[in-house]
Amino acid sequence: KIEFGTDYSPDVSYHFNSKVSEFHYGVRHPMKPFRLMLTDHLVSGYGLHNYMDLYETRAASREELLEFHSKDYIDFLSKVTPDTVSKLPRGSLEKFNIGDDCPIFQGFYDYSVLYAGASLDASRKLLNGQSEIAINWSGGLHHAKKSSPSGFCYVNDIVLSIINLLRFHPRVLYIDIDIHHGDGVQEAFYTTDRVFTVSFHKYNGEFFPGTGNFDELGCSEGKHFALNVPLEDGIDDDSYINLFKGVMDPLITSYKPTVIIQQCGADSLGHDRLGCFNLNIKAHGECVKFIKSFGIPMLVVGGGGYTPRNVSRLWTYETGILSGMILPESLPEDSPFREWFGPDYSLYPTLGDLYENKNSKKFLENVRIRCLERIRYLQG
Ligand code: TV7
Ligand code: CA
Ligand code: ZN
Repeated sequence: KIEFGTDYSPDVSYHFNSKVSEFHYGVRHPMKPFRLMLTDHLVSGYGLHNYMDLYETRAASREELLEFHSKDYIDFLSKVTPDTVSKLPRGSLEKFNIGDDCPIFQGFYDYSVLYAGASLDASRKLLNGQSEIAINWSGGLHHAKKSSPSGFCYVNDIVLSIINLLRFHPRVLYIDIDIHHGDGVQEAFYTTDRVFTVSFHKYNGEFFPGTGNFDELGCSEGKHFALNVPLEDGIDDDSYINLFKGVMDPLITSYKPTVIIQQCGADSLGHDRLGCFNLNIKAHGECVKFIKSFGIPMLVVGGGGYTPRNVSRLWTYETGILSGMILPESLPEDSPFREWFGPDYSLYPTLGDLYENKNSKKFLENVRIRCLERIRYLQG
């Protein structure tokens, strides 16, 4: 059923530990780690496990976390539990930004070190040349800061992986297609030219996290090494792909990254519980395929995505693209969670029909031209 595609099938490693999918942020909370279990079942249901090196992930160590996070913060995270959180002195919850978005749920620290360990394992496979592409769908938690959690993210697995890659790579490109701004990663590398960060996101000054305007471009050594592509509600497949390729092609050609890390947040899909774009699964996947076509080593991580059945469809489709396999549209028959995917049982149901596209042709053309003008600075 599953066939080799016509493009290159690279050495791909897949990093997962089913324990990460067993944690719960809380009943009403939109982040559902269970979506990772759905994804893993679809990936294996299609037989994709046979075309990748599979690694069961280990926990990141305290020393590894301290490469980016502060000692104070990691001490706090590793000690606080749902039982002790209520007994903390006044002010300490505010100090560490604990609240509804980032609750102290049972085992949240074990969850955090597991998704970070997976990204670190993946970056190690790229460093030692055992993989050309390494995938960790449980990672991509791009909002976490040095000393605070933010937007459902406790530790920043992306920043930790980039720090690891910088040991041997002169230039790292970070690409973020989650609907939210990749603020934590941008901030961590805002003053260096060795990491170029680019994020496509909804921006109106209010939508979380509120940053990511076009004028944020990096500073000192890092000036012109951050790019933000602010978008309005309802962007459709053709507009997004056209803009993405139109910006990323000259960017990669000019910056010449030696390794790429792509965050594939699924909340930019249509029908997402938190998002408001109109992307279909094939269009999101086209962005991944396009970056793969440059043949540069890639670390691929997940991120947001709040309609679990579509998150798992997307990341399965993208696992197929990355491993060079073509998947039949009809979902595997014998999957244990098949009832989640009705009534269509399709890998790519129509998702792009919900919102009015508020991005006019003129607006998008203007965004593209302004991005190109920025990229021209790279050539000096
Ligand atoms: C990478 N949006 C993370 C995206 C993080 C978005 C937010 C919620 C939300 C939280 C809940 C909840 C929610 C229906 C949605 C200003 C606030 C408003 C908390 C209720 N329902 C990623 C973070 C964003 C928590 N936060 O990029 C518990 O929506 O807008 C905000 C901040 C203050 C806090 N309140 C929301 O995709 C992984 N939160 C229900 C229960
Ligand atoms: Ca983004
Ligand atoms: Zn998001």
